[in-house]
Amino acid sequence: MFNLILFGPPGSGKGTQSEKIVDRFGLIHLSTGNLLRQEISEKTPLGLEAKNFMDKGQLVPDEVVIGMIDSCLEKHPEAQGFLFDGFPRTIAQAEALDKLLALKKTAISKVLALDVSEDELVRRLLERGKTSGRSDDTDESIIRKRFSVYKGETEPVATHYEKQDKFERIPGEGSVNDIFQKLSSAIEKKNEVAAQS
Ligand code: B4P
Repeated sequence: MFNLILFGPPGSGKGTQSEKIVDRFGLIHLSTGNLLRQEISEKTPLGLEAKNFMDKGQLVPDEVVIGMIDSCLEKHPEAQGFLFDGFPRTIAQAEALDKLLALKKTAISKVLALDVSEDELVRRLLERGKTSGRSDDTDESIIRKRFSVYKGETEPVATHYEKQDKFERIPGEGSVNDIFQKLSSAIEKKNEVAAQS
């Protein structure tokens, strides 16, 4: 199995690149952001709870997102690999993911982190906010709050995987296709997964 984490700050292009990576490499895409927005649009109790956190630029509690990922892993016993997009975002989530994968006799193969400057991130998110209807993208103070949460709670996850020698940074500015080529090369270097197209 090839299990990839696409890592990076809000707006770094994780969602954009994930769509292309799963297409090329035949992985199952697990985006906690998308799963949470789906719960919100269906007005489930989980979605209503999550919305309170997301609208303020805060992280949704660990037990909620870990539970979501656990049930998604269970739904795909035949998967040849997973792409985790926007997860893990805390050390507790990373430790839980390592344990869930160990129970399935597998592990994270690689963590690729998109590097983008804060000015570019703010520009992208405000631009997306004009059309996406996402309340967490329209207010610059909420966007800045998301960056401070990222620095405090999510960046330490990089060290967790650096210690396992699985972490690699990829420049995340430039055209979507150029960035995709760099990500694809890094994936192919691992030699465990073949491009399907
Ligand atoms: P996410 O849905 O994960 O979204 P994101 O971090 O905002 O964006 P992403 O990096 O995927 O950017 P995208 O490709 O869309 O999280 C949203 C919220 O959900 C979090 O703040 C949190 O509250 C909650 N949440 C999610 N996971 C959680 C977890 N594990 N634990 C707790 N809470 C969790 O790109 C952004 C924009 O840039 C797009 O408009 C795109 O078109 C543009 N873009 C992309 N690449 C570009 C490029 N190369 N050049 C120019 N523009 C580009």
